[in-house]
Amino acid sequence: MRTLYKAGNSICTQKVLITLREKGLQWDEHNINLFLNQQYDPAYLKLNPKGVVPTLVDDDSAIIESTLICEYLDDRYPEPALRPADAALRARMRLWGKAIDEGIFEATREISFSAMFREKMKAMSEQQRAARFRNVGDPQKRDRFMSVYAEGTDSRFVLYAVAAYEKLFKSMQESLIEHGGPWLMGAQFTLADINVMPFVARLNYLNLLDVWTATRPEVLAWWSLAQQRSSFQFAVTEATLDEEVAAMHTHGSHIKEAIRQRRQEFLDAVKTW
Ligand SMILES: N[C@@H](CCC(=O)N[C@@H](CS)C(=O)NCC(=O)O)C(=O)O
Repeated sequence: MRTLYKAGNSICTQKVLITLREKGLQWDEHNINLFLNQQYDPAYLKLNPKGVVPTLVDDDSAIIESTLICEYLDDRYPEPALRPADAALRARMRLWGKAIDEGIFEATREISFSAMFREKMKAMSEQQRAARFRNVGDPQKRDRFMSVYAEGTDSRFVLYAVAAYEKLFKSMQESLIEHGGPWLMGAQFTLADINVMPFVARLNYLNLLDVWTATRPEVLAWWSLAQQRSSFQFAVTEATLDEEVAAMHTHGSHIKEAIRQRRQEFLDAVKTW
């Protein structure tokens, strides 16, 4: 039997849930409460030394990193295939996982943090906050948290986040046009789509998606189809509590104008670089 260590409303966990569901697999779940710092529990750190979710334990092997867990599942349980058979296309597909891991995950964390978790942290005691800022040997992650906590959308990390999303949506538009859609790699639904779907969903929940997609009809068509996928409905739509939906919408709406301005600031700056 396999066990998924997960947290509520965790985007990386959603990628794995979509993949498990697409594969028609069964699994047990173990919830890790991130606000209670259960990710730093020594027993959990043995499974996932990074102190993050998700972790999949399958046949006694602990697999970490959501992109790698999804690839592992596609290797181990090949049907239905979630990667192109052609090696060159497969390499290009993997670029989407890299884009998520090399910027979009942080971007989403920073935007979500500036909109919501910042408010939650303000309500914490000094001691609780210090514990939350604690991290497993990663001073950069702590700096990012602290900057966004102190400065909100004025933090330079929020500008980096806005720029990362601009690049992602531009690439999505180009890929959908190049491969002819409806999915990022063309006719086949792949891990590229799975990697991106929960991140687009988060922006949508925060009422921020149209900042990037208003002028990108190809991306909107992809998003409309993505939301209809039953694995997405299971892993994201049905798994997100009504109060979470309401909170994300309210908090995201509060920063929308600031995010719009930061995007414009980025677009203006690009012209002069
Ligand atoms: N690159 C990792 C990121 C995992 C990650 O940071 N997960 C978040 C939840 S989406 C987490 O566990 N955060 C807890 C913390 O940073 O303390 C992956 O894709 O699995």
